[in-house]
Amino acid sequence: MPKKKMLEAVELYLKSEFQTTPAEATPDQLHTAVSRSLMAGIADRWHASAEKHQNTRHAYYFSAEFLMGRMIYNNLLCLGMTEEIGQLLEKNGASLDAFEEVEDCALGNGGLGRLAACFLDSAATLNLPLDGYGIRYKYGLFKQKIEGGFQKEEADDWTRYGDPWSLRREDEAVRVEFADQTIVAVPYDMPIIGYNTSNIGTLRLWQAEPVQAFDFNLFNAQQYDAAVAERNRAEDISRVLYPNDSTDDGKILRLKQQYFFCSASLQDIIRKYKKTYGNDFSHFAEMNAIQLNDTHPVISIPELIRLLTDGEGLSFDYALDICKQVFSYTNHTILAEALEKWSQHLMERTIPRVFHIIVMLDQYLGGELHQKGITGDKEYSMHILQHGTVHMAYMAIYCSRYINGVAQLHTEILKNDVLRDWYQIYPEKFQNKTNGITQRRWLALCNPELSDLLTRLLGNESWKTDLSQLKQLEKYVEDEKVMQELCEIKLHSHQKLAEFVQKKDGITIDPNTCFDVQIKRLHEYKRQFLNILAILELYYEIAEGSLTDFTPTTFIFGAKSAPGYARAKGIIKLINEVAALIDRDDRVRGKIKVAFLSNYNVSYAEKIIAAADVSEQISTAGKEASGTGNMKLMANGAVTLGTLDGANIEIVEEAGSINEYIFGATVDEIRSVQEHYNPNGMYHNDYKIKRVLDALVNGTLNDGGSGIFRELHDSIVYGASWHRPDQYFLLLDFERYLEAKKQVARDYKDQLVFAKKRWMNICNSGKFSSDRTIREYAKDIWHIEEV
Ligand code: H2P
Repeated sequence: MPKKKMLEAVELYLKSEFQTTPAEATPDQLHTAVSRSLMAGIADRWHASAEKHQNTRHAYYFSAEFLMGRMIYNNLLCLGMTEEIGQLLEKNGASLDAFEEVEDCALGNGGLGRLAACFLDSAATLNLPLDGYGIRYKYGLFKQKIEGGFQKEEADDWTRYGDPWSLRREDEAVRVEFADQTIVAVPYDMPIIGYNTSNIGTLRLWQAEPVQAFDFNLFNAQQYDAAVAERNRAEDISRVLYPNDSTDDGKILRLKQQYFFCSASLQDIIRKYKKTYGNDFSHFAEMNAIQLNDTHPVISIPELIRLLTDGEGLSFDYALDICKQVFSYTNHTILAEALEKWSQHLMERTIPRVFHIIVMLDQYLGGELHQKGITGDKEYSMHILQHGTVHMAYMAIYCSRYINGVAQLHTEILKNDVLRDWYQIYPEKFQNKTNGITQRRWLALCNPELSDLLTRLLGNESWKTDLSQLKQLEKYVEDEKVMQELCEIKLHSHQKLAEFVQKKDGITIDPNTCFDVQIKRLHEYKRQFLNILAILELYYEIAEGSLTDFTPTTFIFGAKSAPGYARAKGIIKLINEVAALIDRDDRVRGKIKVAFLSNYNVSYAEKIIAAADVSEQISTAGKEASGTGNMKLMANGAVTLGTLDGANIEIVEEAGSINEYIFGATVDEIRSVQEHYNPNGMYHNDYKIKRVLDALVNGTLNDGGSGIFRELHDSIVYGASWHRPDQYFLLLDFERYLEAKKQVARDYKDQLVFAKKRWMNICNSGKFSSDRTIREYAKDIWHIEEV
């Protein structure tokens, strides 16, 4: 549909649906009208793309998380409609800013879910036939409030004002069966609009609903609760992202979620396949590739076997053979929590037939291991079924065509350590696919001023679909005028962020300070704790006068903690307490400031990232598989203050070590000191370490009587029954980190020198476009081509 028509459609929509005009409509009505009109405008293209995807070899991304963020701005950008819609609104006394009130679509936790969203964006832009499958959670990731320094969670009702970017496709609903209930999975489709292309991908999210919405007879018999009970039980399955699984009931609910979306998606794929090929499954593996995003969708493997054998009459061997060609598995972390294990007992109770198939898979695996000469303890340790638990990662490796890690170092650790036994028998299956981010949302959209500069210097917009073009701009590093302009753009983004933070969080930050940023899920291995301890030490040094020339810096944190993760929540409280301590002290006023921004999400990230000067990537070496925030920050001209971990290593390779601040123990160093590591000794012998840790327990910092600061202190000095002291090696890196922070502050004083570092980061961020990543998946894993 031509742009003009789409604009007319907006006014028509407002009139017919809301009896209003652009001048009088609420932001919410405007959002619905604009979104719906654009949806109508792309309907033909979307349909045509879906047909094309279907008629060629195509890939599906199965993921329990898709962290899409706010859709409207990005869709306007991709459709080239931002200006037109902006003008339409302005003509009527409104503005695009009205959409700032629209909720984020936060159907994910952090990097893993956001990566899935970037991948869909890149594939759509590159005309690659990739579509996503996931769950349409009623409530996405909780909303975070900070009360008295503590995190409080609230439900995130993201569709409260409707969901105009989805189409309910009741006609394609399917049934999913569990031992104790049968439910209906109803698909909702979201368009994934490619940039500057007619291709549109689809994200199909399933919603769980009852077979019978309402039991009339029970209601008539005045059993009102029972009449709706079945409905609730069905809807529970897609109600929340990651239900609390501390009890068996919670665990079963999670298992049901996973099985629910995998089964529905596979039934959908088979249905579409059969439209062309009927009952001949000999082309199934030739036409379909399925990427399993972490272990959450791995239950797809036995489910596909079930559907092909019980449902379509194929032999077990044939079905397994198809699986081994169709599925590939991405591992996103070496932390045990992600290598999911299910109790055999729960699985057997919930999806008995699927469990039975897993038992058979395990027998086949045993046979294969024997053939390869693997026996005894080693064989046992590789089984899918061990001690009454089902190891999902092992099932994935055994039945997948390819397995990949998400950055070079991570893949090496998988191959040589965590999955070594598997790598030895299936070396050909292992690949690396370093993560990436889409420069459409994470540069063009979030940082328009910088984008304009890049486009102007380059003479075209090619970088928006080929980020490596920025490399050509490296030469401007010697051009003082350009560097000057870069500084002004940063300062302006500081001002914009400061205004927003004031409005949203009521925190005053000074735009003329250095913005040092750590934004990511809160986790011990990501070491926000190390950051705040170092800040506390800086505070002491500035207050006592031993550190005199520290560049005024605002330390910005944004992070959510899992609701049941007590230590992570304690660290949030600690950050807020240190912030308060600093705020109270005149001696450091204007020199350092800590700001914990609440409810960190994609939309907040867009603003923070554009304004960041320093990107804190300080995980314990070997623990952060890749990181993707590091890439977004780099592309926006922040320098990395980080460890040699995850993709930081590749960032340094690309931008050059003189343009980053790398500190701390490497994987090898940690390995070599591990055995004799003695944090208790360090605590007693290093006065800096002692004074910052003591502040947690000597009354300097107040944890509101929760005892959590004592717990945090002890976790470093003494450890706990389930882990050694300081398991993430904060103290090992403390001094080096502190030095690196001081070095950043010194260098920041010379704005020209610092601008050069920024520039080298921006110009060398090309590798970290998800366009590059997705091309590699398309070529090396999915074997798909442009449509
Ligand atoms: C995880 C890893 C990151 C990785 C991301 C995407 C699980 O994300 O920890 O290192 O970059 O997947 O592969 P996160 O911690 O942000 O939830």
